[in-house]
Amino acid sequence: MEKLTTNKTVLDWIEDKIALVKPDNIVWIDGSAEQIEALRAEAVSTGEMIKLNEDLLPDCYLHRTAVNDVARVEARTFICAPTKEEAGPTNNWMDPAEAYKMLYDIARDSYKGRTMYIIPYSMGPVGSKFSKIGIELTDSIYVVLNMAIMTRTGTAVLEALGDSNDWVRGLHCKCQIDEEKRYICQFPQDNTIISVNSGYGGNVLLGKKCFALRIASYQGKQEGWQAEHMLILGLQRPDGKIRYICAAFPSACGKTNLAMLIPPEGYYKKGYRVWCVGDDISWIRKGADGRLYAINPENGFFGVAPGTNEKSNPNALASTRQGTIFTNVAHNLDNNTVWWEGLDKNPPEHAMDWTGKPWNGKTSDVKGAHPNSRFTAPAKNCPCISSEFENPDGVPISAFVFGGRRAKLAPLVYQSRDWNHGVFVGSIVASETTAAAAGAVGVVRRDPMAMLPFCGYNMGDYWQHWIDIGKTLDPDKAPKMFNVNWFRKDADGNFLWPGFGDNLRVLDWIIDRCEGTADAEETAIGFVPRKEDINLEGLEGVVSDEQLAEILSVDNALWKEEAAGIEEFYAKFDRLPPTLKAELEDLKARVAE
Ligand code: GTP
Ligand code: SPV
Ligand code: MN
Repeated sequence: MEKLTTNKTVLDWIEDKIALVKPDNIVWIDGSAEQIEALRAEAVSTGEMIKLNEDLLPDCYLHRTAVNDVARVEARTFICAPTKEEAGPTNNWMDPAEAYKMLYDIARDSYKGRTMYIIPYSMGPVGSKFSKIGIELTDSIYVVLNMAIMTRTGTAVLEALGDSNDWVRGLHCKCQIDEEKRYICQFPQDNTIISVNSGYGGNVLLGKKCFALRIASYQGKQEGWQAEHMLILGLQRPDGKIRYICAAFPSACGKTNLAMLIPPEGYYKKGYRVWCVGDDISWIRKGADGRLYAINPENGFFGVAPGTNEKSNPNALASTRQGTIFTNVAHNLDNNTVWWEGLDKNPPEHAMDWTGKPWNGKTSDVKGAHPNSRFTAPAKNCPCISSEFENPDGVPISAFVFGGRRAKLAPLVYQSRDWNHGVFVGSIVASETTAAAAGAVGVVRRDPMAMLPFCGYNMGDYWQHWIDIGKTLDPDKAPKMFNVNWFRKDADGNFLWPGFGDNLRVLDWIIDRCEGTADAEETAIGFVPRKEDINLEGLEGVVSDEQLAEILSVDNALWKEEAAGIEEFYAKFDRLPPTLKAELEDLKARVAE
């Protein structure tokens, strides 16, 4: 097949990888609808994908991964920087020379009998000053078809690249899907990613976590911008103005849901709307007017399926009604559609579970869909996609919001006193682990800025980068910083806050605080709304005044214990910014009062 570029850096690198993995065939992805259609047909003919009901789910497909390959694998993810110190205490590190040797030994000859697909892709609108280009080599049609939804792919990307050497190299080899030889390796200094022995989501769609967060966070540090695990939403209020919020929550902690929120009825009638710019990743840089601007580098949503329904997230559900790939959900054999736990109260009787075994949803006590089953849906399908989604200059950010799953302690919302205190608030985020990564679920761990698994360099330096960015901002123009917790529970283990659409009530207070029009009480940890500052209209019988008071309460005795936990966490960092150490001392003094 004809090569789609004359860029020598690209051609030389590909030549080298061809010699290593020895494919039978080579296919350049040009991004055309005909090529995608042909690849879909091929994937169906080999059984890699199942075509779903064309009337009910047009252009939709189901894919099942190997049962040992259903989530990101943090223990097998490495930052291969020249020294361990550069990867820092929160990343797995491997010496680059050793890592290349080990990975090349695994990858050698692994494409024999297979096709190499060459995917040129752009993270961000093609040609935007925010955007960056990558090339992924893969032996998986599933990866090609997912990348064609999640990123901008094809010839236009190579035209934008021209002769430049500024692009990220990505090599993916499925090999035998051997979990003992599974490695997801980032080489930030070389703009290189190598992923072997997986066929699942974040491990293999190299534009996403590997590039847009791990490599890009390092690039941002060098070049003065930020790559963050953040959704971007536009909140339109009755005055018609739209303010933009970026929010960082750990995996499976509510970013997609918040980004596509539908306001409670009373608010909706008054003219409140939420517009989705992005649901997972933000690239952020300062604009000419001195404010911070963000783009979503992705072109689709790789969202958690379980729990997505007509009530919790109708916009996400609508996004999956065409041109979508479903991974590891249940297959309803009666009408050739898909099902997952929490879709509706009517599980199919004649179905296959996510592993491909016959499954009766009415009688079975095992789950039909894997808890980390996902949909890959085009962003353009989303009914609330923002008109600014393709804006190459991004959207101006009014607030940064951090959050996590904390059954106790963290109140519904609080605001930091200033930028540096906000960096501290982000750095101490802790959250219960979820099914998005292999390993135990429900264990509380520190996950600073929701970046624990995604920061491509020393987390201490990353915190310093946040502090340094703050120094370049006029305080009047800097986004205000907040922390939220939708997951606080009562003594019986029930959520105290209804969440989902009702989270708008909290966003409304956040924007009021940014505009200086809402009150708050200063506590040891920052500014917390008073009970009367959160509007409960329409929540009668759902959230009582006492409940609201409980979820807004700050217990200094518990925060004293928390401060001790933060101190222990910070002790791991040789490169802890002195500013954060000072913020911790300040918290300790305040909770002791
Ligand atoms: P990743 O794609 O892994 O980065 O996840 P995410 O942060 O986008 O999380 P998502 O919105 O997909 O939500 C994950 C889970 O959290 C789903 O099971 C949701 O039902 C649940 N969830 C989301 N928002 C809320 C909320 O406000 N309250 C409660 N109780 N659960 C929520
Ligand atoms: C996450 O785990 O944060 C995801 C899914 O968004 S994955 O692409 O698998 O990383
Ligand atoms: Mn994510």
